[in-house]
Amino acid sequence: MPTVLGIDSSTQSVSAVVLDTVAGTILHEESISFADDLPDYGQPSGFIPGGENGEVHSDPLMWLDALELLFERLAASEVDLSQIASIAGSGQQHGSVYLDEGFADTVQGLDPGRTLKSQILSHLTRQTAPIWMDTSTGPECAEIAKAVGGNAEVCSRSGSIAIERFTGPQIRRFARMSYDSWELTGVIHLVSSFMASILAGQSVAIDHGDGAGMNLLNLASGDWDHDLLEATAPDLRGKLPPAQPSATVAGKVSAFFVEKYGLNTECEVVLFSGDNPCSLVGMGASRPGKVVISLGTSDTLFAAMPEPRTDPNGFGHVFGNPMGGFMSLICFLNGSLARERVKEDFGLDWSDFDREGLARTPAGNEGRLMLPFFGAEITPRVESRDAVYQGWREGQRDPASVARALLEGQFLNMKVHSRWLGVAPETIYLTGGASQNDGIAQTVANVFGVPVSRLRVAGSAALGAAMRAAHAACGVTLESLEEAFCQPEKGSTVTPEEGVGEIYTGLEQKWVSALHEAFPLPND
Ligand code: XUL
Repeated sequence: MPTVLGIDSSTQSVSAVVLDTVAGTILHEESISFADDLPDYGQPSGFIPGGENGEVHSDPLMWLDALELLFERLAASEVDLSQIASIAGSGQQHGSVYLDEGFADTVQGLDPGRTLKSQILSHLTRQTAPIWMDTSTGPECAEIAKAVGGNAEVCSRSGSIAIERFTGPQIRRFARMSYDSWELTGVIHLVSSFMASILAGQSVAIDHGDGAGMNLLNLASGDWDHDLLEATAPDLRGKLPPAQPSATVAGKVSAFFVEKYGLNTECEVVLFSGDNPCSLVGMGASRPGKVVISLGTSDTLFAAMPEPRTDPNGFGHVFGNPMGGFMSLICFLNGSLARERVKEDFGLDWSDFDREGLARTPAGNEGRLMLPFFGAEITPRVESRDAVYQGWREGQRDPASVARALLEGQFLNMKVHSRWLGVAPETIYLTGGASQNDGIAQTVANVFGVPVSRLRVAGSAALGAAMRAAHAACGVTLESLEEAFCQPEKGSTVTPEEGVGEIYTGLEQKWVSALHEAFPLPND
């Protein structure tokens, strides 16, 4: 002891990681994939195909079947489930489950002789759960923003402007379109608090980490915001669980899991949180100073923040940091798709983005720059169909300088649009496919002017959840958990090259002017 369990209920799977926090080792990992393990639901990507008008919904009963299958597999593995001291979890953010008043009683007396699905089915007042991919709530976002005095107000209270996938606008749409079912709804859970309720055998609170992704939580007070509730749906306060700190121990694990899978009656369940807040912990970046940049289809930047600052432009989001304080999440849609596009269009290969490839052009590219938005971007919010190039003579865009301009443009964009965080990064942790490329890592170090270390992370949300279980319920220190489970790859650190600081200060000014010229903001 303590052995702890982290569960990640994500879009395409439900996964588990078991940690031995004394030895500092991962004992076991397990994953149930909706495509491979539960094909009968016909939701291989985790949602019901063919949704109309931007609707993307999932079947919450599929998540329950996956949870049971996960415990069956864990019980059959080498892990002794009776040794697990605590469990915490992570859920895909923003998704919501609508249940009647009887849910609270049923979940308290779950019968191990029956499946979870068969016991919860009749308590759903909405058969499906809208998830984060849903974009159906444009009108609701506008109405909520108008009712509280504009998006700047929604953002300063809740950490984000009204966003289609966020839970508040989704709730408003449901209350309006299905008022009868709305009236039957006794409690609305997020994916995270729904799964935690099942494990804890009681309808548990929503944690501050995931709660901040609803456009309903007041960041400053840590409680539901009266005006946002009023602007969203009638009688909403009575249908929301309380909002509580992520480190809250909800209680002991439900007898259902003790009797059916051999968990210990003393095993504690810590509130679940969102996948991004849990990943922040799993990547060892939950204390301010480390910024994580994840390079994927979209690139994301996230960082811990001590204060609840919000993005004055409304591009970024603020969620609760499960370890206390707050975190930012900023998403850049033109990530690897933009890198692929330049590679294809200019006949490059990945070595052109590597150290030797980039050495063919000087840092700062002699002032040639790119606004790397090949399609619509959300940070900054611009409608674009192609990149904007500046500084080349007509018809003379050589591939080497375009490759450099792309990377410099992408990372300058991140630097400029993360400045509102008010946290000067001391180290950047780079992760995701392209992070292994030395030229890309060097460009990040040069543009931000700080060392960059590489993290190879698979399953950071489940890992972060398990670390939270150890920290909140068993008193294991964050330092020792990070030491054991979140070390950057050995020898992976790159530092800024000498003398490039001034070059990038100059280039940044030019780049920002080019941005404002090409895509003026309303108040430019
Ligand atoms: C964050 C978001 C996604 C989901 C994915 O705002 O929508 O990252 O959390 O699971």
